[in-house]
Amino acid sequence: MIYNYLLNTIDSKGAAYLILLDPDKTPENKLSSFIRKCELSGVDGFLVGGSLMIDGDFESFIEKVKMTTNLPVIIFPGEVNQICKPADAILYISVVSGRNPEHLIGKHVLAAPVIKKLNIEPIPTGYIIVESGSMTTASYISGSMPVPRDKPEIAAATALAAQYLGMKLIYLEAGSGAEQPVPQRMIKTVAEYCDIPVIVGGGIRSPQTARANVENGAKIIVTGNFFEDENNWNLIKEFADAVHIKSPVEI
Ligand code: 1GP
Repeated sequence: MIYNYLLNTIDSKGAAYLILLDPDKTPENKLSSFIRKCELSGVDGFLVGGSLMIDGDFESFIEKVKMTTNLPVIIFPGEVNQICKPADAILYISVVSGRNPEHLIGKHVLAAPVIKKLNIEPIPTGYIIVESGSMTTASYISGSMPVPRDKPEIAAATALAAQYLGMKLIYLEAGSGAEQPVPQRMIKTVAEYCDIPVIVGGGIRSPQTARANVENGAKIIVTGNFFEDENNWNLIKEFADAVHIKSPVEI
């Protein structure tokens, strides 16, 4: 079970570090060397997905990722058509910060029979989009208003509602390539207020930010954009070490 793997990783390392692979933005000829580098650097798994799929072939991309690594491959779906084998699990995301019924339950009705048929582990996840400067793709595509940056209490109440509805993870999302990452005060408020692990992603561009997120209670850190630039690959290990707060590493 991937959810248990995540919980065990959080338990043993203090927090888990996942890298988001967007099929539209990851050149296939660099995929295996990037994945190898991630494995050697201590990354705990991969999310695969994107709000838009323009050029990428999702299924063949997932196949290539799975052929290249034994780390968990978790679908981070932008659409119902992004559900396929051989992924290990899927974040079964409900955009609880918004009030768009399609992204609260509508897409889920369409996705559920596909997930069952393919026997992929669904991980129910309350997705909270946080205001981060300018309008993000996640916010625009899902038609969901983000939570204001200076209203951590709204994020906390939303997260608790998601927990009470039975969700297993909370995802605080600033949006891919966000100008500003999720505020530390919001992470701390949400993490203290609810009992399920909090994922934080969007606009994280330094190991220091990743570490501060974990110190404030984040249990899973996601980065995507930053490593789309090959010049940054030498920092993957620094990010992983920063997230793994239980490991005795100086940053
Ligand atoms: C986006 O949280 C992820 O959904 C990652 O964001 O690409 O900005 O790292 P970045």
